[in-house]
Amino acid sequence: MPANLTPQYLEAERRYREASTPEEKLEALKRMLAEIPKHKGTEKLQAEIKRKIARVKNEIQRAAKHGPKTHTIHVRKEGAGQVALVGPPNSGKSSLIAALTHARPEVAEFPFTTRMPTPGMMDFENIQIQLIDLPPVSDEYMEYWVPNLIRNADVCAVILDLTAGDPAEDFQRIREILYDKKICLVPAVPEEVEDIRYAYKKSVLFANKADEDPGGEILQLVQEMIGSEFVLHPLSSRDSRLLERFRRLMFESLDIVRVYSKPPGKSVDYDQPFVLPKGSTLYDLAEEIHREFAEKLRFARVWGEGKFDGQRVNRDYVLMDGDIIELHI
Ligand SMILES: Nc1nc2c(ncn2[C@@H]2O[C@H](COP(=O)(O)OP(=O)(O)OP(=O)(O)O)[C@@H](O)[C@H]2O)c(=O)[nH]1
Ligand SMILES: [Mg+2]
Repeated sequence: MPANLTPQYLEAERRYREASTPEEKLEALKRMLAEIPKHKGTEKLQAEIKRKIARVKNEIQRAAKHGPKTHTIHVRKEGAGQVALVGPPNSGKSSLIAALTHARPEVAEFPFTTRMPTPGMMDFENIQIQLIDLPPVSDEYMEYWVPNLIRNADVCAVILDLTAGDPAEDFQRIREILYDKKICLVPAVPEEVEDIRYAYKKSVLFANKADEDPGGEILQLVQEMIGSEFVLHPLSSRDSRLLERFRRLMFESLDIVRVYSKPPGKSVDYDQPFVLPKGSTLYDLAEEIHREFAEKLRFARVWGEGKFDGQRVNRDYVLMDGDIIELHI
C-alpha cells in the first residue's frame, strides 16, 4: 500500500469494505477516487478503482432491469443518527418529513394515511440526520412492524397534535401501547436499566401544529398534564423557526460529536466531519479512520474550545464537538 494515503481516503475505503448494497459501494468508490492522491505511485490503484466503479454500475443497471426490489420492512441507518417519528394518527408526522427532507410522503387530512416507513435525510449544519416517517401508534390499529423500527432507531421524536382532543392522553396511550411491546419511552436512557427485556428509547416530545396555538396556552396546559418528566417543545411544519429548533434538538438528542481530522500542515475540510458518540476518545477516532492509525498513534494536536491552539493531547483525550484533530503517527 502506498504510504501517503490520507485519512479521508482510508475512511472512504473502509466505507467501501463495509458497504452492503451496490449503491453504497458506488458512492464509496467515487469518494475513494476523489480522495486518492494523484501521482505515479497511485496510478495502478486509481485504475483498479475505476474498474470497480464500472463493475458496480453494471450491477446496479442489471438489478434495475429486474424491477423494483420486494419490500422488506426495515430501514437501514444512514447519516449521523436515526430518528423515528412516533405519534397518534394525523398528528402531522408526514408533513414534517416533507418540510425537513427531500422525501415526499403522502399527507392527508384523514388518519392512517401512512402505511409504510418513509426515510428522509434532514440537514443539520454539516451533517445529515435520518428521519423515518411511520404509520401511527394507536389502539385502533398499528402495523405489526412499527415497534421493531422504533426499537432500532437511535431516538424517538414523539409528535403530538395540539389541536387534538387530549394530547397528553394520546402520549400516555402511546407509552402504554409501546410498553406492551417491551419499549419504554424515556427522557434519557438510564445508565443501569431496570429490566433488560425492555428497550429504553430516548424520546423527545413535540406539540405539533403550534401555529394553531400562537399564545402557547394549549402548550402550557398540555405540558402541565404531562408533568415535569418530559419537556414539551412546540413544533409546526409551517413555522421555519420551530423547524430549525427541531433540527438542533434532534442533533443534541443523538449525543454525538463532530470532529475534523486534518493532515499536518494541511487545511481543514469542514464538510467531512467524523461523527462519533459523545465520550469517544482520540483513540476511538484513530480507530474509526483506520485500525493501523490507532495502533501507531503517538499523540495529536487539537484546536477547539477551551484549549490553546495546537494543544498536544494523548489517546485518552475525550473529543468535543467541533474539535480539529491533527494525528501524529
Ligand atoms: N395547522 C397545522 N396543520 C398541520 C400541520 N402539519 C400537518 N397538518 C395537517 O394535519 C393533517 C395530517 O397531516 P399528516 O402529515 O398526514 O399527518 P400524519 O401524522 O402523517 O398522519 P398519519 O399518517 O395518518 O398518522 C393534514 O391535514 C395536514 O395538512 C401543522 O404544522 N399545522
Ligand atoms: Mg403520515
